[in-house]
Amino acid sequence: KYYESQRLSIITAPFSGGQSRSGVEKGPKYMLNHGLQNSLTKLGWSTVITEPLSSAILQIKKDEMDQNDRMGIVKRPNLVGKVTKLIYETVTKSLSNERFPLTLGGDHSIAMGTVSAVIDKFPDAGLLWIDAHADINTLTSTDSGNLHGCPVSFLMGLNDKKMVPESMEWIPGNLKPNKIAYIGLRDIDEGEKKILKNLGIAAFSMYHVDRLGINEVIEMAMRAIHPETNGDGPIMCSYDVDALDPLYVPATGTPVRGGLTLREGLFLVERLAETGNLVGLDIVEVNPDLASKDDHVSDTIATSCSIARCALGETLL
Ligand code: NNH
Ligand code: MN
Ligand code: MN
Ligand code: MN
Repeated sequence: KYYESQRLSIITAPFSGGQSRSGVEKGPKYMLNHGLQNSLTKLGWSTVITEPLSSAILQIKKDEMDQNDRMGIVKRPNLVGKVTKLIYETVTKSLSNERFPLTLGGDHSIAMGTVSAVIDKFPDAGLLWIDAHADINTLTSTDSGNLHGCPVSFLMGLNDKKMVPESMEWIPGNLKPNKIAYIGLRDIDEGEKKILKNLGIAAFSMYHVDRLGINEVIEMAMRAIHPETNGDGPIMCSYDVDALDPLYVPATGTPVRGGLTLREGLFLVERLAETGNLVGLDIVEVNPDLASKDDHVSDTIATSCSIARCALGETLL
């Protein structure tokens, strides 16, 4: 239904400032070196690569700003605000050129840019947030001060206007609480549980995957974000690879045991591809530096590239 001309933009987001473990900025390079562009081209997508951030410049900025760029315990709000705005502008441009935005992270703070841009373009889009974590902490609820744990609260405009740093004021806050559904949750902070409950947000944890099966969970998630049309409508998917079990994705910043199997994780995006409703995809939190065994990096990269290929139609007949 969307992108019938199969135009695609691979947007690199080599950013690590939303959390504290370096290496996650190497995710895009590793996925591209794995041959991702070529394999998507073979699926029929005419693909361009867009690089909104220069990692060299970014590193300098990060070093410069690290000391002073703090708001209480919140780390690097200025840098995160600036970087996510660049990503927002690039995704917006890609969408105005009728190109599907596939954004490769980087940490999950980059979704502040990608999701905002997709909802600007498709105001009725629903968001599927595939993650072990809910990433809905606010500036006041966060215990870690890492902004990759907060993107959803900014996307929804949940933060007190007086507290939002100037660099993050650009975020439109265009995501409504009834337009998101989570899949894969298993490590949620107490403050986040309250927010999810108060706002009545659709959240499918690993418990639900076990109880209902992944097929029923994805159907319920699609119906939750598009209730009037029985699940039919544009879908943005922000995929944190830590949703998968660390068996398949060991090289990620905050692995949590008991995650999705490889097939469950791929089935999810295969189903989205089948609907023809997918309008954007992020793949985030791939950190090649966090490997303790030789095959950890190759396993993680292979899995992450499979997510992209399956979401873009590889396994459809
Ligand atoms: N909830 C924790 C925090 O806010 C962990 C977030 N870590 C993630 N999220 N990897 O996907 O810091
Ligand atoms: Mn995340
Ligand atoms: Mn996560
Ligand atoms: Mn926690």
